[in-house]
Amino acid sequence: MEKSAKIYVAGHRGMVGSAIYRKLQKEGYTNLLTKTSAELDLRNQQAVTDFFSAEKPDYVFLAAAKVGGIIANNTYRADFLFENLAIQNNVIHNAYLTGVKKLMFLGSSCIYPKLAPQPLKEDYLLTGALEETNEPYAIAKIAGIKMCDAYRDQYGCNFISVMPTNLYGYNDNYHPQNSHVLPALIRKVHEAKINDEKQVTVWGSGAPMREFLFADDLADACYFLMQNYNEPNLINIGVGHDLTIKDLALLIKDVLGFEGELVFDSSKPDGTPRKLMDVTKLHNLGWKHQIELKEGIALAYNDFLSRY
Ligand code: GFB
Repeated sequence: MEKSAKIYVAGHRGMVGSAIYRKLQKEGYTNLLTKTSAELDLRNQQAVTDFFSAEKPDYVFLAAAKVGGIIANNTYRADFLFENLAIQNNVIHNAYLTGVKKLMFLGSSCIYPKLAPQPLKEDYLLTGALEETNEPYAIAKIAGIKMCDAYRDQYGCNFISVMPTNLYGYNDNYHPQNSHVLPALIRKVHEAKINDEKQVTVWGSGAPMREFLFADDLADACYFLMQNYNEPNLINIGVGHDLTIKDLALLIKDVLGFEGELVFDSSKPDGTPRKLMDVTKLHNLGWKHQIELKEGIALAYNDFLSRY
């Protein structure tokens, strides 16, 4: 990517898009194109067509999506399916129509079957049933992958798909119900600490295992892959190791300095028992994450404190 290339970062206000935007700025890109959702509703086909025809970006990072944690995915099933399909259909199709040189589509580790062998290799896609709580979101993301593949096959577009593991970082969503586990636990532990409470409630059994990648590391990987990866096949982005939700909660307690106990609420779903990415392909290309979990939690907590 030439430094003067016109690069559209879709979703630049979100955690992932803002990290990609910062990374591109840091690398000296000067022609970055962004629109807030108020300025451009990516679900609106005509609006997206008009935008692409007028702006004709050279490169696109498609980081705009409706996202959330396990309860949000399970509650807003129609919205997660419709909105994500609409956004990606509009952006991918118009990227093709206006001759975008390269597009990166961001998926999620939930595209893999619920009970797939671990770690998750890229070729496990579509080899089994999905996790029920996030099936609509996963179906939308799988459609996005297949769309990139189909536009490559039929029209020769250089559209690639990357699959990040569970993410956290600056600009995360700390909504008590709708957020992902890591920001949710930062908030709960923080509130328990300042209110001098003795307990924090953790959803589910605490036994599921998750892998966490700091969003700035993800942005670094996306930048790296935008320059070095041109294959039709998807590629995982993760750290290559995971921990139980209970251990995550203990680590957050430790970083935030909270001494109370953890209580597990079994009325809440566990979701997938484990989803550890196989990152062999990414490591073989020469990319590895920098920010380890404990350090990342401290960075995220500082961001939380500055914003709430
Ligand atoms: O991060 P999370 O919401 O989503 O939950 P998934 C991960 C695990 O943490 C589940 C438990 O076992 C939750 O029950 N958990 C414990 C909590 N306490 C909490 C809490 O206070 N809040 C939340 N949210 N969870 C999502 C998918 O799955 O992962 C999305 O639904 C997406 O589609 C995303 O793929 C990356 O990791 O289970």
